[in-house]
Amino acid sequence: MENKKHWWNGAVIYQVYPRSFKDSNGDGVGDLPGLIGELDYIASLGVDAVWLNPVNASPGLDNGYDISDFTAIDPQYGTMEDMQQLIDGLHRRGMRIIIDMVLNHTSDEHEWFRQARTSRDNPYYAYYHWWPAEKGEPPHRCGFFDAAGKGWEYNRATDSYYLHYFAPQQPDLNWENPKVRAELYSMLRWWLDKGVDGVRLDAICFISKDVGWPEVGPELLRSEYQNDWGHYYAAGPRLHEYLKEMRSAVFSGYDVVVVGEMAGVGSEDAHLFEGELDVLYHFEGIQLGYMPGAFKKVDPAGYRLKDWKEVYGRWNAVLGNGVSAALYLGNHDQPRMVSRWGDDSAASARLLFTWLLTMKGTPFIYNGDELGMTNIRLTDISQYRDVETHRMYENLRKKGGDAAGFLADQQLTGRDNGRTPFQWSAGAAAGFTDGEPWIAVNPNFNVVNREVEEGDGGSVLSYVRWLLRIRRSSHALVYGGYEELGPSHPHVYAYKRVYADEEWTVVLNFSAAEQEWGRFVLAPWEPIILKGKVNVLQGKTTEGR
Ligand code: TEU
Repeated sequence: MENKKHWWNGAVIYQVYPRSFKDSNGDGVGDLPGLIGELDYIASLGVDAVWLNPVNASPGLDNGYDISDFTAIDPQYGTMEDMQQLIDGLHRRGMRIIIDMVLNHTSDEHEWFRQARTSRDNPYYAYYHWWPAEKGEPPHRCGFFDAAGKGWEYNRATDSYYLHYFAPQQPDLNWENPKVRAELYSMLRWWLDKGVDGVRLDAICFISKDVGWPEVGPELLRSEYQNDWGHYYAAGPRLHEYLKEMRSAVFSGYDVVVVGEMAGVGSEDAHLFEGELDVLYHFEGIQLGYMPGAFKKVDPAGYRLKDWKEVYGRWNAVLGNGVSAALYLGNHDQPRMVSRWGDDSAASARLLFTWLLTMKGTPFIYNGDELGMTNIRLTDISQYRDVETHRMYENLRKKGGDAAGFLADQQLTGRDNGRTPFQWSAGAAAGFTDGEPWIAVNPNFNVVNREVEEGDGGSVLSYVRWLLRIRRSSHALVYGGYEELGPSHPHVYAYKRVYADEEWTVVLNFSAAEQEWGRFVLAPWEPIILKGKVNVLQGKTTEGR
C-alpha cells in the first residue's frame, strides 16, 4: 500500500505496564514470563505492536524510570533470555515491540553517577550537570518528584549541586558531553541489533539544557512557558541538533519507529521534529481539564469537548509528512481513561474507543482500558506506591497544605490509578498473581475482567476487538483525511474520514445525556459510525459490561 512505507504506518500500539500485567512467580510483581504467557491474548486484540515500559535494571524508585544499567534486565522482571523470548514471541505472532528508553537521566545508582559523585576529577563527573557550591546557590529549577520541588541536590564529596528534573535519585545526563551521547547511541544500537522494532524516548524533549543557567522567574514562566516548567524544559537550545544526530547515528540504519514523549511541546513546533521523530506523543490533549503547572490539579469544570476538538484538529493540521500524532487517552502516568474522560460506564468506554480508533493519528491503547478498567480511588497515602504522589504529599504536608483535598484530587489524577493490576478474572487478585500484589487490586475486578468480558458480545473488550477489525479493513480510517463536521455542539463530536471513494462519518455523543445533532438523536455515550450511508454499528452497542 503506497501509504505503508514503514511497518508502523497505520499501526495500533498496545502499551504494557509489565509491573502490573501478569506475575508468573508469585512475588506480586508482573514479569516477562507472565507477559510471554499472555501474548496470545494480546494478539487476539488485533493490535500491531507492544510498547513495553522499562524493565532495565533499576532500584525502582520510579518503577523503572530510574535506570541503573541500560543493558541488563531487572531480576524482578526476569532475564535477558526472557526479553529475547518476548521479542521472538511477538514476532512469531506478527506483532512488533517498542522498548522504552530513558535517556534524559539515570538512576543515582548507575555506575556513571556512582563514579561522578566521588570527585570533580572523576572522568564521569562531566556525564552530569553540576553547579559548584563556590558560586553560591544554583538558579531555581523545578524537580517534579522532589519533596521541596527543587531541581538541584547538593553532593558533599564534590561540594557541588547536581541537576535533576525529576527525583534527586534521577540525575539528569549532560547531553552537552559528546561522550555521553556516544555511549547512549552505542547502547541503542545494541538493543536494535536484538531485533526490537522501535523505541519510545522518555522525556526526550528535556535533554537539552541552557547551560548558561539563567534565572527563570515566575513571570518568565508565566509569560513564555504557560506557567509550566515542562514547557521551559522542552525549549532547550540544542534539542533538534541532538535528535538529528541520534537519528543519523542510530535509527537511520534500521526500520524502527521512534516515538518521542513530548511534554511541553506545542503543535506550532511539531514540524521541527520531522526527520527526527516518527510519532509525537504530545501532552496537549491529555492535559485538558488540568490547571497549568507541574503538579496536576483538575479544573472543577472538567474538560470541554470544544477544547478537545480544537487540540486534536490542530495537531492533525500540522502533521502528515511522515510524522504522526499519537492518539492516547490513558497511560502509566495518567488516571484510567474511562474515569478521566467518561463516567466509568462501559458505554462511555466504548464511546472513547470509537474516537481513539476512528480518528486520524497513531492510536495507543493502554493495557486494561480495553476492559473498561476504572480508577481505584485510593483513600490513604499509605496505599500509594508512586514517587510523584508521595513527594507531592510530603511537600504539601511541610507547607501545612490540605492533605484531604490533595488525596481527593489524586483519586482523579494520580498515576497509580492506571497502575493497578490487570484484571484477568474474578479469581484471587484478579488472576494477576498468586502472591501479594505490589499495589491494591481494584475491588471491581469481579465484574470488570477479561474472563467475564470474553463471553459477552456487548462487553468493552468485544467492542474494542470489533473496532480494531473495522479499522484494519479501512484505508480511510487508517490513512484518510480528517474533517470536523458542523454544526458545532458542546457534547457531540462529528467528523469525516475520507480516502479516495471510501467515506466514513463518525458522530459521537461525549455525554451521559441524550443529544440531538442534525438528523440524529444520540443516546447517552452513543457512537454512530456510517460507512457511506450504512450505520455499521447497528445493534452493536448493547448495554451492560
Ligand atoms: O514522564 C515525563 C513527564 O513529562 C512527566 O513529568 C509526566 O508529565 C508526569 O509523570 C505526569 O504526572 C516520563 C515517564 O512517562 C514517567 O513515568 C516518568 O516518571 C518520568 O518520565 C521520569 O522518567
